[in-house]
Amino acid sequence: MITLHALQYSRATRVLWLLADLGQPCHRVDYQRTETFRAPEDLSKVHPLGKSPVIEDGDRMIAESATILRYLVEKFGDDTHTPPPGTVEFWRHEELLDYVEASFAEVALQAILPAFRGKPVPEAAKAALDTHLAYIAQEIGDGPLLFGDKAMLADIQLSYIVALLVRLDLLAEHTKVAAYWAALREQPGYIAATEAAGPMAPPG
Ligand SMILES: N[C@@H](CCC(=O)N[C@@H](CS)C(=O)NCC(=O)O)C(=O)O
Repeated sequence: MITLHALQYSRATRVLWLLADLGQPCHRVDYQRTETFRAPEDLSKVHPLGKSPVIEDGDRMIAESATILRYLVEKFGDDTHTPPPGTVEFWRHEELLDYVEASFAEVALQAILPAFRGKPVPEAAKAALDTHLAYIAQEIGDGPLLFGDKAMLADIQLSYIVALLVRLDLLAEHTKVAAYWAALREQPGYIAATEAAGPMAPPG
């Protein structure tokens, strides 16, 4: 069975969501956030970066949530969370799956971190975030999700950052992404994961 090192209010919910969709149980090891919202020291004993999620599968240890999601669909032979290989949609999906952590997270955090501390979001950070949210709205298209009405890995990956933006009221002007969030929250895997491990974003 997969062991998941799951930090409270974290990207680990992405992994729980996919495992719920796949009907796969896991051994979840929980870590509470510190008073400064960091990971506790114990996570550094699991992986040198001290971040979550990390999974263990036999003698394999894998960090990086996108890699973990890809690993799990391959391990369990799932073909319902990615478009068919070789299609245009397959590569659009690959791009969006990597985009979340490689490009969007850093931009979103420049707005999320000050908002989280009750400070105003710098204009430049807000402008950059607006550009990315307009791009995401374009990718949602007719929606309700990125590839229609079935959550793909890229949707699961995007959900954590969107949850933080909603929690900090940073989506008010982006109605299409707000509607996307409403659709994500109806997904059975999202419901199962958050019922099991609590919300993605900390309470206000
Ligand atoms: N790119 C990594 C990011 C991992 C990451 O930053 N995780 C956060 C939780 S969402 C963390 O462990 N933060 C605790 C800390 O930095 O102290 C991924 O996608 O898995």
